[in-house]
Amino acid sequence: QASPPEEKTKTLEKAGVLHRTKTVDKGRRLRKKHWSASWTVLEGGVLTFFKDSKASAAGGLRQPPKLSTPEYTVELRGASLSWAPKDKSSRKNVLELRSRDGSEYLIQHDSEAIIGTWHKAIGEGIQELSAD
Ligand code: I3S
Repeated sequence: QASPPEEKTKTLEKAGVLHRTKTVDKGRRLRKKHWSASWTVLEGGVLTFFKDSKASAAGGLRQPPKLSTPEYTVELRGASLSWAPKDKSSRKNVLELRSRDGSEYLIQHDSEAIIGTWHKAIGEGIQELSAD
């Protein structure tokens, strides 16, 4: 039996450890960047960053941590994603995600291949939601 259409968007699309920092909170630029490695889940049009965890950074995909409280959840509907301009960070492979409510996040991974898969997955998530 086919599952109802709304079930489709609840499927886990991607999960892994990324470096991230929030730079703007609902239009208000934050004074300092606090980069941290965190377990990140893309599911049902929502990107969730879990609390910083040494275990999540070390374990990677093989060993998902006991899921702690989400620290940030970003609704992809109405969001936009681009490569961060160089003045936003000295790190390589940095994506900038802007949410509809005017918050901004930098997302980074040293591996170009890994950040590329996130770029694609988040970008597609945004596309799908804007098509509704
Ligand atoms: O935009 P900034 O101030 O160059 O960002 C850097 C700071 O957040 C820095 O923290 P401290 O001021 O406590 O050292 C971070 O360690 C750096 O990673 C930030 O710069 P990058 O270029 O890595 O995003």
